[in-house]
Amino acid sequence: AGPPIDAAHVPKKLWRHSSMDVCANLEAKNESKVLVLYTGGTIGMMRNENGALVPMANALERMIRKAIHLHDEKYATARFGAGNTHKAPLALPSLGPDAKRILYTIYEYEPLLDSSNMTMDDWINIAKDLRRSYELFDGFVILHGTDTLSYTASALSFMLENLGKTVIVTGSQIPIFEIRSDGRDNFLGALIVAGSYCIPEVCVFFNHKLYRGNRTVKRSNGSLDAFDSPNLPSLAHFGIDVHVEYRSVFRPVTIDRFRVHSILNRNVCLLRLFPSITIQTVRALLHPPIEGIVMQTYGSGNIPSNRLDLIDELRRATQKGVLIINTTQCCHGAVQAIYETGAALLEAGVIPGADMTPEAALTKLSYVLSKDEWDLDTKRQMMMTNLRGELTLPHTTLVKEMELIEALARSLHLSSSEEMDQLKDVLFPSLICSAVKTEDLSKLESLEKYGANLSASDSDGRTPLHVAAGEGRLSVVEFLLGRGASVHSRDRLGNTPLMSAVSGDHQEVISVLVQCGAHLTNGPHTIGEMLCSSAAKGNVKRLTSLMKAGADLNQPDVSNRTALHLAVHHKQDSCVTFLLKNKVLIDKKDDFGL
Ligand code: ASN
Repeated sequence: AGPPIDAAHVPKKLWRHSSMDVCANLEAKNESKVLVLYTGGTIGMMRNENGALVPMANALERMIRKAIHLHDEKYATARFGAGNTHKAPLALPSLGPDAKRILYTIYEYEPLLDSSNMTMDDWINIAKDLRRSYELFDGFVILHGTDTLSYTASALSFMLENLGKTVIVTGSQIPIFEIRSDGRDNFLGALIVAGSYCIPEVCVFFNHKLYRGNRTVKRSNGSLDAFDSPNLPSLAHFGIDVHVEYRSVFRPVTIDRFRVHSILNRNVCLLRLFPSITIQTVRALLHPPIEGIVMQTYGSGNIPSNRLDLIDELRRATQKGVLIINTTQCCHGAVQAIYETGAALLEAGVIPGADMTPEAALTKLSYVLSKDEWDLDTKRQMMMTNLRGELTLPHTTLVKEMELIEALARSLHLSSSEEMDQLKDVLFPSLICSAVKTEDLSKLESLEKYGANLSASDSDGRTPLHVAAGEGRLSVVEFLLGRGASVHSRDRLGNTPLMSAVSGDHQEVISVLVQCGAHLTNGPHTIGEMLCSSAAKGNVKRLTSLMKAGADLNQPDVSNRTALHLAVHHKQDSCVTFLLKNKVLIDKKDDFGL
């Protein structure tokens, strides 16, 4: 028999077929759940009667169900029941005895689009669908055409505020239905990253590499290596082994929950300078309703210094409140005011765009301009601030090595950086764990400076945040959240840091985690059972913890008994009073009609 389907548990608009309901409501322990939003692109295209590639509706999932590298029919049948196969979630084949099994479900957009046909409205729809499904899945894959993929990935990186889960955008250069296709590997890699790694960014996975989405540009329409990240090395590389550069992962550092900013300002444009560009052309572009322009200038941000007409025109526009961002036409490198020809722009009020790609600068501008709560000065400031890892600030130095570890390495005669990394992997977790337990924030700070990953998990999948939450160390919890620790990582038993805090009844910790977007991930009946057993034992404290963590006090157990049934049956007056005070339903019937 398949798992219970609780239709009330899933948001209405996005859900259309039952594999999504099943996947969303699964109680996943050694499994992780990925939602695939399939928007279109070559990956799912076929040739029409004229030989042109067009998106093909209702074909991709059918094909994937038959692909043995993408779907393990045997596992799915054992997990979801034999009669259920076409409605059940898809299951990736096992990635190894210690790896979580990745279950996924595909939501196909209608109509499927060639990404050249996509607009800002499509970005907003994707962002809203992520909001609707955010709490029900562990990670997300967006299947997308490659032509405007970097625009979508950049825009989403800004619109998804305080993102705590992995979002991977991918597609392919050759349709997945063809014998030779990069679609299979790209899709598989994207699913593996979304289901197995906590990289809380909008990333692009293509040709065995994982990039920060807002750093990518489409560099080729013929090569399978279609994307490049000219100013930031890839975040991960899939070779014989998977190598993730954790130190480069950009993590949210505010104690705030995930939010979607679903408004964009469309009065933006790109202006690529060329020798002898006429002032009329520039004037036409700077005309209202334009509110922001991304200029692509020469070299390190230069314009002709003898074009006073141009500089005056730009100055007039910035004085009227138009935001003008200076980026370079070079594929690689940043805007720097090192020439006289660039300094004039600064003086005219043009904002230096550092090393942002045109796609990132344009979508960031559209996002920043749509923020009504920011005044013009804040908007200017934000364009220069590193919001999602989209630009490199000058003078950021990373202290990479720890002297202590170096000394140890010397005494062990270690020489290669691989051996150093192995030594750190062994030493850091125990040093971090002891610092968490003794609430030694300065030790944690120096460990981080020396390259320790404060989000790394131990062999049981527990992160420093699990330990701090379970021990009730509020200051450490706040410290770790401020350093980008994920509230969503789940240990081997499927528990998040929030559940660790509930198990210890650390209610202040629970509140901070919830404020940061944590939510209960256990299935509804497991929560029901926890509520019922707490009520039966008269444990008001645990009921309060569960309530603070977001549990519905009316949630029944498998026999449809609620906490109130148990509290009354076991004569736990304090629990009855507590439950009634919190307005639980008093007429719910269990399976025995009581
Ligand atoms: N034209 C296609 C698209 O962007 C290109 C691709 O996906 N490879 O949808």
